[in-house]
Amino acid sequence: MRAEPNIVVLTGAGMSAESGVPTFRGADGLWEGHHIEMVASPEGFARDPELVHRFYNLRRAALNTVEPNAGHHALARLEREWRGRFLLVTQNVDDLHERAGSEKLIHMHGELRKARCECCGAVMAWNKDLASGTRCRACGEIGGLRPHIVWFGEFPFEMETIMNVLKNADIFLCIGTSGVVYPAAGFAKEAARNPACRLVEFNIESTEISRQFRERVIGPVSVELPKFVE
Ligand code: BJW
Repeated sequence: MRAEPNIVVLTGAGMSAESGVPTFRGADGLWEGHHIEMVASPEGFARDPELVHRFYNLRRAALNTVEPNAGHHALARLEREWRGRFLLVTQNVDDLHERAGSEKLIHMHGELRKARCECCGAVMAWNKDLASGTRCRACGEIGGLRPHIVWFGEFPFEMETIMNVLKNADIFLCIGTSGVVYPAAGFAKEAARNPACRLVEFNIESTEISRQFRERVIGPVSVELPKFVE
């Protein structure tokens, strides 16, 4: 291992669960009776844009009622104190990592507090509700705005950067994800191509990808991450 090892951290919905943000596949995994694929896909948006806007409007508004937990703060501290390369890749669309102080951060599945115009391509900060009749602040068109979110069948953001950094990872931490959604579910395999890479999974239970990890920490992130970072 390098004197100043490179670390890559992947987080999923379990990271924010203790802050009060619901996970996707807990309980019955449904939202108002709809499967996530029905509301988080281009087909779902084409079929019923108001339903999809409502799903994201509710989740965007809910961000005002939640705070980062001790796990988010532990990762921000790890970044501040780490001397090698550090990258945090999150599948989460909330803003709890940045509110805890994380800076070297990629939102591979997008961000709830941004909107994108399908007419002009502009991406803009967006904290209000979206609807089919909303006007784009950049081009003035009505009806082109959508949540800046990566839906099923769409290409996650900054994949080239992520894959390059993973190739050179000495440590890969995989935190609070069920490991069923690709390409993120394949990151451990990618990091493991370096046989010296330390692979650690943090979760409250076993996942689809647990067997790929050389170390596993079972327990809630708010307890286990501060201990790990100490
Ligand atoms: C705790 C905890 C605590 C709880 N402490 N832990 C067949 C095979 C392979 C792939 C495919 C396939 N058919 C289709 C695909 C592709 C598809 C896919 O993977 N589908 C699978 C469902 C099969 N993927 C895509 O379409 C992606 N794009 C793509 O593949 O493009 C082509 C491409 C190929 C190669 C390279 C690059 C590109 C896009 C995926 C977009 C995902 N979008 C969503 C919704 C949008 C965001 C939003 O609305 O919020 O993203 S789906 C949803 O799942 C969300 C999440 O980011 C994502 C992952 O979920 P996550 O984070 O794992 O949450 P949960 O709920 O599943 O798990 C929580 C975990 O936390 C659990 O394990 C708990 O135990 C744990 N936990 N409390 C510690 N306190």
